[in-house]
Amino acid sequence: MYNFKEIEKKWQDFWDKDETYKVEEDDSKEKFYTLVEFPYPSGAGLHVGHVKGQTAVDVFARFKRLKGYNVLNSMGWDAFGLPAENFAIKNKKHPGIFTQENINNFRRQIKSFGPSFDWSREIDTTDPNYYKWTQWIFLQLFEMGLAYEKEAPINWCPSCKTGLANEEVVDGKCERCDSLVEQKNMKQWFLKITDYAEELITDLNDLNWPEYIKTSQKNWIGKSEGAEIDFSVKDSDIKIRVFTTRIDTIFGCTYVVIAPESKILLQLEYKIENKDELNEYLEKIKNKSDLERTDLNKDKSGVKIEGVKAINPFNNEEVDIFIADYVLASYGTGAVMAVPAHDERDFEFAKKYDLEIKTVITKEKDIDNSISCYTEDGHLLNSLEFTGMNSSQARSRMIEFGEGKGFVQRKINYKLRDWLFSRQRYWGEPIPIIKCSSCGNVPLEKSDLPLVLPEVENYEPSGNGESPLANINSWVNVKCPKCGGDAKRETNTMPQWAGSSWYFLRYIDPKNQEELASAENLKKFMPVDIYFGGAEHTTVHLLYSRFWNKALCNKGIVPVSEPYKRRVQHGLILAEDGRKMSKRWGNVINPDDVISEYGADVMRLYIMFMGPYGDTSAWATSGINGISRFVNKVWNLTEKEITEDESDKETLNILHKTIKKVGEDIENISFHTAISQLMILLNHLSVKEKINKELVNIFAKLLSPFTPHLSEELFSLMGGIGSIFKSSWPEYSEDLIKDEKVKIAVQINGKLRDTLEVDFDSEESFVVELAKNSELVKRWIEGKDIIKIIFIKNKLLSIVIKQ
Ligand code: ANZ
Ligand code: ZN
Repeated sequence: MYNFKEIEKKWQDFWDKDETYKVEEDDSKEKFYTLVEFPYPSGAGLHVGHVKGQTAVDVFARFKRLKGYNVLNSMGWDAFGLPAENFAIKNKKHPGIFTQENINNFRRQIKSFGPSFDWSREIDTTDPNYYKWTQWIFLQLFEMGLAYEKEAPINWCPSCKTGLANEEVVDGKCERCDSLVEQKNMKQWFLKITDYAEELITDLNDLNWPEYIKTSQKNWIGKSEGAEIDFSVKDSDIKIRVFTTRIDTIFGCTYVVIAPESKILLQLEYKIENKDELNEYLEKIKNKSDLERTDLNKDKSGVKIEGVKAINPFNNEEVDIFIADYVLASYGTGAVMAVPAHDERDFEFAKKYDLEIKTVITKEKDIDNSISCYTEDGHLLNSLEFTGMNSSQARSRMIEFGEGKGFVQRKINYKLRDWLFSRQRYWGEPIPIIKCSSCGNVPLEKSDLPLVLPEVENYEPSGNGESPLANINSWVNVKCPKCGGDAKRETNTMPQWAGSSWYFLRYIDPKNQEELASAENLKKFMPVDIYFGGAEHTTVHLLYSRFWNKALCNKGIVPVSEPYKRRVQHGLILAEDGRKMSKRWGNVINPDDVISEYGADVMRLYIMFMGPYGDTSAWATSGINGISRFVNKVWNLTEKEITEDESDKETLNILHKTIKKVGEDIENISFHTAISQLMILLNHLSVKEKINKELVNIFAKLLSPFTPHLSEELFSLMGGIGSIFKSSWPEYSEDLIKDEKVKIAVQINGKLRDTLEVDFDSEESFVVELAKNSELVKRWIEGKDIIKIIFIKNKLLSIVIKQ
């Protein structure tokens, strides 16, 4: 039996002492930067989902190391965040203490399955030596005009008198007291990610990312090309500007809708005849979220503004104006031309309020086959000189026409909003800004960083929508660095996304006190060559960190504009019962238990074997037992007679095919098929009595990315010196993987009767058997005595029969 407990411990200790996975100083080797999303060290400990990503990155890193690269592969902790803060509130204990306990547990758990991280580069986002640079980057963004303050609504619980994070709002209610949460306007920090919207889309083209991730990012950014059209308000100089992607439907516009929060209302005010009714409506919809407002399935409501009319500039028709909450103030111009015949939301609204529906687009040219609401492109009807054109033609003609008259402008809008960057929370990076009543927002000097989080006694939010930091007068009240007058520190902290937006830069030079990382090292290691992570980060984290990297690149700090060359995402591991693992179901698989029962190598190999890496798969005890048997069978190879004799041709053929396939499969993140091939090879070897020593070595290497402990032991048993990971990946020979076929002439009494195609070097007995079964041969030899058989390997089989 393979004693995994002893052997795994032995090699883990060896790697620690040997610093086997430390990035080498050697510049002759090409670098390879592998990265996996660093975990949030929760109180629950490591999850098998973490193990999946961390094992995958480890397989890849070990493979590249054996291929001769200088690999950078490290680990760290994304450790700011709400759970630690809630723990602090409950236990009156500093969240930092809880966080460190969790980190220690995570580190122990990760180390216990033996991944090849360079632990000398470990980082922790809550370490002042780390967040010093998070704050410094914020100041760069501030200097570049990419960080600004603006009034924006936050979730506000009127009974707790506190701002709430989104996670604390459940079904629109405060998680703690069940009161309805309101939106309260407060000054907040934003990062101008929208400045990079276009670049964030176009630069996706050059990345080796799965198409579906690129598509999600594009959809998230939501580029939309259209036009803005000015509608005049009758008997006034006021214009209502609308944004539309469907200018081709303009002749079907039967009313205009403006968002309830729109500033245009103020301009119109003196004409409005039903102010009370409007105010009542505004009060009613105050607390709806954008999602509820724009949801197609939700009831549309609105109020007609009495006393005003808008004029469609294309046909001078007068139309009514409504306010309705299905139009958002924050998108486009905050106003739309409503075309109920061709837009779902307008259609529902029009039906509810009995408004005119005018068909102007049809599927077939010149035929009014109007369906209730036809939203596709088609051909124009009832549209004056544009009638008969198809939609896309009409769009460009109409825009040109309107541009000429001055009431239309081409416009591109993005769904992407600027990144709300402040939290009314304690456990985050303090924003390094001082607010002075005469100088405004004054950035701290670099020499004043890190701005360390002060200790507080009470972690509860302050009660007026500010962070608990606002209660520490001695910290808050400072002198303005510019004018020396009385000033206050910014008391909001950064969101959890901050620390993870640049951590891949810090691994490159984690101890640097002068810079976030030296230019030389950044040049050497960026970009990340492959980034493993979870599907939940397709948009937010990947987008935010691409944005930071681009901004830093524009500042000349980072040498490449895209941080991640290749991206790979894993599928979920479900529990054995097919459900998601959850404390509630009691079906969570703890890696600690798996390792103590089966060993780290079996766990690693099993998780990599469960199915295609990107697929969801369920844990199966029978599956892991099978892998455990496989590992023991590998171990049993060492009990055979180990020889220096050459392996037979067939064995070499399978071996070299395996070298080729395992290498290619790892490169393509097809771990399960690589492992299947290793199983085929093992089955072939298991029946042999003797086994070639070098072959065992090669087998150990092929298996080593998956089962590093077992492979080290095999390598050392075969006389290898030091770590197997300092050796090199085996090469395959094209010649040996060829399944050569040869043609053999079959003669009977000197006459050619058949030719047989067989494997190169086929044995006599095999070829004779084959010949005897051939119809062409059978009819000559059946019932006859064979006198003699002459066999020339790969060439000839001559049979002499008695006439
Ligand atoms: C008239 C029209 C007719 C429209 C039609 C669509 C179909 P995307 O692709 O999402 O950009 N819209 C514009 N601003 C809006 C706002 N602030 N709140 C809610 N809806 C808004 O969609 C653009 C379309 O969404 C615009 O084109 C506008 O409706 C609506 F047959 O204009 B459309
Ligand atoms: Zn000042």
